[in-house]
Amino acid sequence: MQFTYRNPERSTDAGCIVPNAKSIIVVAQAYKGEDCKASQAGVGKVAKYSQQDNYRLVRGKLALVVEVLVANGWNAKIVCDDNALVDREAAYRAGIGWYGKNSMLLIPRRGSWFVIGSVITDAPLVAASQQVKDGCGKCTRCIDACPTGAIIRPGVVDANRCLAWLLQAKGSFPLAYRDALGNRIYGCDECQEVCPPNRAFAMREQRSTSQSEALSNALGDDDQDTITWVDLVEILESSDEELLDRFGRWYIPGRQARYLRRNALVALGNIGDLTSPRLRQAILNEMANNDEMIREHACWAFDKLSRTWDS
Ligand code: B12
Ligand code: SF4
Ligand code: SF4
Repeated sequence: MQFTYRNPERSTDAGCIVPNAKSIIVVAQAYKGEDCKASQAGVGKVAKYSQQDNYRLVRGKLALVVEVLVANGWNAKIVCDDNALVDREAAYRAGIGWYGKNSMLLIPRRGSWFVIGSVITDAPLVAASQQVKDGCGKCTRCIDACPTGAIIRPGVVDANRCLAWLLQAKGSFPLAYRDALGNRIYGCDECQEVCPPNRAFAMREQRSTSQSEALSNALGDDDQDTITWVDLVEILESSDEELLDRFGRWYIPGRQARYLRRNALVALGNIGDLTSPRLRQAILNEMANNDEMIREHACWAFDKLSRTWDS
């Protein structure tokens, strides 16, 4: 894969980002997200981290840290999900959490529902944190639950099998993993949803409005466009411009709306209902699309749904 492997020397050396770097300040931005209405026909599931633009939120907060450092004469730069730094390792060394067997970083008593951002600075700050010990123990629930068997060893994800990657990858969606996609349209949360620390935290949260929620409300975190789930047929009915306008903040290969259509067709093949004239027409339209890749995915979806209809 590319990402941090495109230039490992740079991604593992903070001095490449800020000359003479001395400290990294790491922030975990918690997100909540909502469970999708899975039972409703034609609904596409959106991973919780992407229901809001959480990277924008964390960058906004880190900008305040940079402001203070720069005002005091230090050099400081933000890195967040941009391949310039292996974010989880920075967070692990900062003592934020432990590496779960699903390769996510988990915070004790909170779990893994957070994204990571950092400020790299030449200010020589005192390290306050100790590294967190493993909290997985004998549990293997994420490994057992992964729909594609992508967690090949504890802590090691074969990204080429990971649905989160396949939904973002160019080209045809591999046939071998189409059924496993279910109704997902962006991201995959399965290895986090089954995770006991995440579940325990969610139960505690239900009982009380946490301090962090009160803080994020005060910082205006909820004050932005939210995409909790999508209408899959509507994706097929929308123009490229409308799709990029609505979903443009997601990572879409080459900024080509055809990939949203491709993903929607696989999801519809899994959960659609051909007795709906609207859905049937939308898939038939895509079977006549000029784009060969879209035609193939539409034929796959129609064929799969017809077989379920017949039986
Ligand atoms: C490439 C990438 C992906 C790829 C590959 C994921 C992977 N596991 O490598 C794909 C597209 C599949 C992906 C998916 C997701 N990602 Co992603 N992704 C990245 C990205 C851009 C680079 C990751 C990377 O460098 N990988 C290469 C290896 C070297 O680094 P690493 O993944 O951190 O791996 C460490 C562990 O494997 C550990 N390790 C190694 N050996 C062992 C052995 C054991 C036993 C253990 C326990 C650990 C361990 O050490 C490695 C080095 O520190 C980062 C952002 C960034 N710039 O860091 C986000 C990031 C990792 N992703 C993130 C998220 C939220 C996700 C998803 C949950 C999104 C979703 N819901 O769909 C899924 C989760 C999938 C999963 N189980 O990992 C967050 C993770 C936050 C967290 N709490 O951990 C990050 C940090 C983005 C951010 N800034 O917040 N992602
Ligand atoms: S994100 Fe989904 S496909 Fe990827 S490792 Fe986790 S459960 Fe498996
Ligand atoms: S499901 Fe279990 S093994 Fe996997 S990360 Fe969570 S606690 Fe660790």
